[in-house]
Amino acid sequence: MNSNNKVACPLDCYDACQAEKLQDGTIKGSKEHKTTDGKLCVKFANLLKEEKLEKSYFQNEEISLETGLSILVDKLKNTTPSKTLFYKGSGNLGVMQSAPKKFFSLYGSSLTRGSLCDGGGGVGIEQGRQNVVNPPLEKLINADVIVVWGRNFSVTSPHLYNLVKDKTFVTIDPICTPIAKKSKIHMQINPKTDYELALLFTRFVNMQDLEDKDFIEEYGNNADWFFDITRNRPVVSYEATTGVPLSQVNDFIDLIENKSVAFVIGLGVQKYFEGASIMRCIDSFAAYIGVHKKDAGGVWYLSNSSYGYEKQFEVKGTNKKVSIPKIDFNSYELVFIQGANPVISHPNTKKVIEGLKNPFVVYFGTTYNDTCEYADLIIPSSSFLSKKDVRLSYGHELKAISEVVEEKNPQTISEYELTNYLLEKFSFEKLKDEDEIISYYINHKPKVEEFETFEFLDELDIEPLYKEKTSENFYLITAKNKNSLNSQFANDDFVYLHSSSNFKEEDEVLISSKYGSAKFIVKIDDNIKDNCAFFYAGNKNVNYLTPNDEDESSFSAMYQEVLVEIELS
Ligand SMILES: Nc1nc2c(c(=O)[nH]1)N[C@H]1C(S)=C(S)[C@@H](COP(=O)(O)OP(=O)(O)OC[C@H]3O[C@@H](n4cnc5c(=O)[nH]c(N)nc54)[C@H](O)[C@@H]3O)O[C@H]1N2
Ligand SMILES: Nc1nc2c(c(=O)[nH]1)N[C@H]1C(S)=C(S)[C@@H](COP(=O)(O)OP(=O)(O)OC[C@H]3O[C@@H](n4cnc5c(=O)[nH]c(N)nc54)[C@H](O)[C@@H]3O)O[C@H]1N2
Ligand code: SF4
Ligand SMILES: [Mo]
Repeated sequence: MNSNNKVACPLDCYDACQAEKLQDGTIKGSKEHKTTDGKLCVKFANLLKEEKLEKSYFQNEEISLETGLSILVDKLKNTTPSKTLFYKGSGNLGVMQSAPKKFFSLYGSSLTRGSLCDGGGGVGIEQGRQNVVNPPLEKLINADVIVVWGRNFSVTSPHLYNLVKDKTFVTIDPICTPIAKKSKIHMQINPKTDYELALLFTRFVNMQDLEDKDFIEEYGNNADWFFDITRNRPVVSYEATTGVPLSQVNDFIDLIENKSVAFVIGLGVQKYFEGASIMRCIDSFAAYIGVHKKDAGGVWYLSNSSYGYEKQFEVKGTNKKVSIPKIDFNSYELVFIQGANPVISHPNTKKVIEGLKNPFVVYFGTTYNDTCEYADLIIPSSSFLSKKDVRLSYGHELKAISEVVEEKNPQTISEYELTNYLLEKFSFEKLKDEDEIISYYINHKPKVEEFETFEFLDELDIEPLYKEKTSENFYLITAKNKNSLNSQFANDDFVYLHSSSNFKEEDEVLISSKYGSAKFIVKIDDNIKDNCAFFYAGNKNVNYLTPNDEDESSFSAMYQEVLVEIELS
């Protein structure tokens, strides 16, 4: 085997695969990496095929990298730092992507807080048990039953799924996803009612005396209060609001009795204003039946992949931090966007586009994406094949390593190099040696401390969307597409509706919410629940409909806190 042949898939994905470049130039999944198991996926193939940004541009004119960088330095020197914004997306999840934030922190830019992704759910878990760290993979592999809750499991983490594909599954999702089709029970729940279902489960478990009394006694705090919340309503009333028949709940409780249960929870449950509370309610149910601290089972979400690592690019600055979903791009003089495509992925597209028209927009990325159309200066980032990196995973505990396997295009620059270039121009101390940073991430073994107390949810105040729902409007649902990665490689701009809606295939419709409107072509699909309008993440128009506002507790986006109306256009 030749040296320098390792490639980590940089895409924002639970699996974080390890690949190798072979002597014949092809790239193959590693057999030694347990989750990758010799296979890569269609998104990786799409990544290899995509057209890369090869040149810098200033006001649509091609320029050299050198000129681009000096324009950037000039602009930064002539702008008040607090009037600049550093905005980083998740186009590449390697640890080295965090380097530029160090420069922008020292320089004095405004930074973002919160997330467009998993923020609400993460805070919900932290409120109950301090940190969001997934149990070891072995406990998933050894579980008897896997409950897939608001997660498109076999699509968004195909390799994790592959390790457990012969298990008994239960899926809780308004959409009949591929994993729902393979599940013993599919509860086709109404959106934003997962906390009610969790309360209902808890009530049933208690009625049948199945709670884990030893766990609750040793580690639980306020379990009685949590149970009290479940008694606020008659059991039968949950059937209408959640859309889940009580007979299914019975079947579910029978199925998990005396079994080790793994909960694999995704973004779906928490894309709402009270996303943290919803997650905490589900997590409290899981604790009530005692899934923690056992040999098998547990709760898996988007793990904090850098937990237990010292931040290598941390600066304790006094930078202003703005809530990411609420950003008003228009209030800055300069906006630096790295590895993101806010024109598609950020909530409320109309506001994003209007906001990007005035400031001087710098785009630093690997492809010419939709956001580049609003950029004054475009600087191409080097391909993942030409930069060193380490991938930590939010799905499992394995790491993947990237070495330089392809000569760098000299007109591109890596995140590490750009950071050092800027640090030098502004006379700040340069970064540590690249290899030193990389070896820290490769060699450090984070120590995960298990919680000593589980704080059960003791208070619940959630405003359900069904209150505002009429027979005329729809819940808005987005989920990831098998072939694309958020807006990368995405080309499906349809709205998917159930055949019982008043629309038919290929209808052109205008969809509106209180935040905006856009036109879509209809696809009829009976996997979609009849009260939902479904779109794939990366749809060019869906975020015209979504709120540019933050959730209750984590400064994060809440893409589904909205109802939409549909009319023929
Ligand atoms: N192929 C592919 N894989 C990806 C990505 C991609 O774009 N493409 N993106 C990556 C990223 S950035 C992330 S964050 C992860 C996310 O991966 P997932 O957590 O799987 O997120 P989503 O695809 O958004 O799926 C959420 C699921 O929740 C369901 N859902 C929606 N609303 C509700 C609700 O109110 N209650 C319940 N119970 N379910 C609901 C949806 O129908 C959907 O099936 O995937 C990563 N993996
Ligand atoms: N309605 C709705 N909207 C959503 C979601 C949803 O479910 N529904 N999902 C949300 C989620 S979970 C997420 S994570 C966000 C994702 O939103 P973003 O973080 O904005 O991700 P992308 O839209 O995929 O854009 C990533 C860009 O990164 C660039 N890039 C790729 N590799 C590199 C690199 O090595 N270096 C640099 N500098 N750039 C690179 C590519 O050019 C690409 O265009 O979207 C969110 N938006
Ligand atoms: S499954 Fe995910 S990590 Fe693995 S190759 Fe595909 S996109 Fe990359
Ligand atoms: Mo995400």
